[in-house]
Amino acid sequence: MTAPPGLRNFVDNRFVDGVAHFDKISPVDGSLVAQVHEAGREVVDRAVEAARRALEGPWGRSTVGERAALLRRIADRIEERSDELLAAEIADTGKPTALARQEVARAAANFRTFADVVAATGMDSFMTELPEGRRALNYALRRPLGVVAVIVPWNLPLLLLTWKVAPALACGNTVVVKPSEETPSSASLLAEIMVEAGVPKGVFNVVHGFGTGSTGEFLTAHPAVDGITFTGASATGAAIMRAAAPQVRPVSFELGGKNAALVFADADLDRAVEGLARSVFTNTGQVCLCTERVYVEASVFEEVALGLAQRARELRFGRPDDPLTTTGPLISLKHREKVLGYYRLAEQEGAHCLAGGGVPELGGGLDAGAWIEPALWTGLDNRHRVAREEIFGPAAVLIPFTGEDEAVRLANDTPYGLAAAVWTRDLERGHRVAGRMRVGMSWVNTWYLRDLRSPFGGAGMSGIGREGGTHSLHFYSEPTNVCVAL
Ligand code: NAD
Ligand code: 6OD
Repeated sequence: MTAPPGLRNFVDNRFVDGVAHFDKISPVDGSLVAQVHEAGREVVDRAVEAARRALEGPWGRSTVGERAALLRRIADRIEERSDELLAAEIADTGKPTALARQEVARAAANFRTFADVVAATGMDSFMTELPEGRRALNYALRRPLGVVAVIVPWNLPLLLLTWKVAPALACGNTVVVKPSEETPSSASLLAEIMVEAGVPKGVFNVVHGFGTGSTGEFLTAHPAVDGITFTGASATGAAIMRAAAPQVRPVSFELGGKNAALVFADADLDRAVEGLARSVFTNTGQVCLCTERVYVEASVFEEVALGLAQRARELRFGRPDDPLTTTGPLISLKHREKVLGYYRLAEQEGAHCLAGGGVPELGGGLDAGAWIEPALWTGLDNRHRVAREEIFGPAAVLIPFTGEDEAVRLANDTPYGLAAAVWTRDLERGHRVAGRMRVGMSWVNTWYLRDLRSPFGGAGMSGIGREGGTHSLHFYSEPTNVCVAL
């Protein structure tokens, strides 16, 4: 089976037309990547109906062992078709090949991990002792939620999609997936892989399109959807919550962040600067976990700031397949306009820019792309908007602190609560400060190091709930307690 011309929706294991088309444009050079079929309300309805029907068929009676085996076959097929998935991710996002390769590997790992987790995880059981020697056996069964809507953003498209689809299928749900309008390609390829791996009709469906007033809204408002898992901006999460509210449907949200890094004077500063460079610039700053606020103990502030600025100057823009490229473009010209708006705002707020802060002139056919230089600002504090609002680009504000309590107070002074990184040689301090961060994930002397069994998510405006390992099983299934009088 080969991909049809244009990217179509996928319903009941068949590719189907939408109601309109939109163009997916390359952020590298402005060329056309694909024409995409936008699912109207009718295609969304058909996808949800197909997903409902599949729950009534053999899929609804499948065993954990059968589903774990299926997940492993999907992982195998992802690995076999990794070059195509890689090409799709690169075409949509323009990210360097090495980075995209990690994401494809992670997609396979997502399926393998949740095959293992679902196969190994039991449920509570209690022998209840009653008066006069009577007893009752209580045990819990894990039932799927039903039809799960999966809505994901453009920054790590395949990684984030499979991070949700794998546990949803492991628990016996059916899914209707809406990838970002900016990154439709890998989801369509994944649909082919699902068929090849033997996923039954209606279990995995893809609907393409936009959010408000389009596919995303039609899907989240659909009365036959039983749960919604979403990764994206906090404001979108709020809109989806409103759509979920009338039927009190469960939601799992991984949202935005304004993540802090804390560098103490006793840190291995070379390692800290290296880690900061990774956490500020990876994927051109378009990872929800990226650091946008760097708090540095005053005595080493200058050394760290100059070191990070030097790392910014060493970034190399270029086509994704050039082995010298370290940094791709932003996802779109529209997103670049938003990020450049923050660059202008930083200037108005009186920032001193240590590096970059504009649009690079690259030539070689790249000038129609969404390229941007990094920006590092000093001279600001937590009151400034660029230190408070999520930018989602390769930019950070650097602020000095004195003492542990001030560092913790500054880092926690945000409505977000996704991730933090603490750099120190004093491990006692590392544990202590990491534990005082009001976030979902706190790293010590590293950043974005993952164990897929651990809880992932955000506090405050950064999300609701946790996914990962058994935490995902809790969201994607509904326990039924059975009490048997003996
Ligand atoms: P976005 O919220 O604009 O879009 C995400 C998805 O939601 C897209 O598929 C979009 O079409 C859809 N959508 C938009 N409006 C909708 C609506 N009203 N109803 C239903 N669906 C709707 O986010 P984005 O711009 O694609 O991604 C960037 C944002 O995502 C950043 O804020 C970033 O921090 C966040 N993010 C968070 C995490 C995390 O794990 N916490 C991970 C990645 C990205
Ligand atoms: O690694 C993950 O599991 C995950 N959900 C990453 C999210 C990154 C945000 O951009």
